[in-house]
Amino acid sequence: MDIVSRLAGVIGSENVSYCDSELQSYGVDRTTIWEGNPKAVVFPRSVKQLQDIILFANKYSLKVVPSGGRTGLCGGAVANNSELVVSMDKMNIIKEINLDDRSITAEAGVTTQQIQVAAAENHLFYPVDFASSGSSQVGGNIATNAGGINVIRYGMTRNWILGLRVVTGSGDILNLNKSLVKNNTGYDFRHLFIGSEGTLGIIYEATLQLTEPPKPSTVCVFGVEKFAYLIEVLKICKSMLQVNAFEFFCNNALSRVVGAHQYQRPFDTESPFYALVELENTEIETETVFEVYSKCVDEKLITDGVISQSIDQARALWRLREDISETLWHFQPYKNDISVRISKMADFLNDVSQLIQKNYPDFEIIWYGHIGDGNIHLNILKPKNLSTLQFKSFCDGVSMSLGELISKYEGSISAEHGVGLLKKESLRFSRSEDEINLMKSIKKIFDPNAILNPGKLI
Ligand code: 2HG
Ligand code: ZN
Repeated sequence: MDIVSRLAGVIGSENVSYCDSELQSYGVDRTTIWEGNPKAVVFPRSVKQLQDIILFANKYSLKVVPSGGRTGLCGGAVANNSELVVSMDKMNIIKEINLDDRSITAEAGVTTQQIQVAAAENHLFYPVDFASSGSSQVGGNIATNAGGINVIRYGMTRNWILGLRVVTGSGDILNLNKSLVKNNTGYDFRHLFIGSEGTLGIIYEATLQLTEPPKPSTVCVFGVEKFAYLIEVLKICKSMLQVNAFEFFCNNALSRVVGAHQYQRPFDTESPFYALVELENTEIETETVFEVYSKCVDEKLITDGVISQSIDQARALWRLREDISETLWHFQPYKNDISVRISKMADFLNDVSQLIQKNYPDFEIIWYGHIGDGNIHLNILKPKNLSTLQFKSFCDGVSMSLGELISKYEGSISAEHGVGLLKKESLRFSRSEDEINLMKSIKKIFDPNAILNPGKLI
């Protein structure tokens, strides 16, 4: 009997798929570089089945790729080498909403949007949000410490995890932090698993902290001539109002999105860059939004702007930013997801710009991202005349120079998307050799036979 039929005997054939189309789709994430080629996809329905799969994989030396919504952008969920994909799709129940604790307990396969909706139905709020919230899953969000558009106000996924239940690479079941707010009893393993990219264990359940919904907000888009002005506008906004989001995009990004979806430009004046700002306001503070606008105009930081007058207009403005990644996907962009401290941002952007102009004079470059968090998404579009491999190897080369620069600024080669397969070579620009060796030692403790997510992160 072959090994996968044996596995079907352990967890039931209805929970195993060998169908070609599923093998291909479950073998990839949103990166366009790799093709999926797993041995099989399994769908555990209980923690017992998940544990049985892991024990089985250890016994028969099968490599395992944990799989959520596969919306990742760095190959963290890619299975292209006969691995077993363990999909959490069938562990998708919201188990409890606790109003006293303001928490929600959900299985790993519940989507971000389901969490947001369940919270809203109970007059609460789950603040981690991004364009792929409809398909990204709780387990994947935690394994990658997902960020998104509200980080400036609420922080990353890590800030919202009260408790985690995991099956480690050796098949142990751990209940981490027991959903306590205060628990000072030594090493907090919960935080090791957050952002570990499925290399230590598989998260099967989590308790997330919820909070009060924000007050109504106003969305503004401002046209800006220079990168450095974006940072000045950010300072003004922060000094006068509660900033929920501070995003930016370049004119190329705007033109691509507007062209692809027949959206309206925010205003007629074209600018090299745009800031999208979401400001929380009460009625009394609405006037302050106009004051922010006037101050930025007086200081010649912005050339034009629009302030939303309705929820629909605010949503339409958000789409100009949120739809960029999806719009660019068809051009197989090479992605950089980099960050530095806000205080170093202006100088860093200047240096990155020069490096980009020197190295990519003929490529279309799309700048956008969460500039309020010091995080830029730099997408380079593939020219039609280059093959995927030629393009990737050219960009990989430039990434090394970018890595040197990031290292000089003590920044990160991956602000929010993670390392996966894509950025493994660049990890050394953000983490020391000692740190990487420590990561390897930690992995050996939780996953002694190295069955989990081979080749990812370290
Ligand atoms: C975003 O901020 C996402 O829109 C995706 O993190 C970024 O596709 C990207 O490079
Ligand atoms: Zn982002």
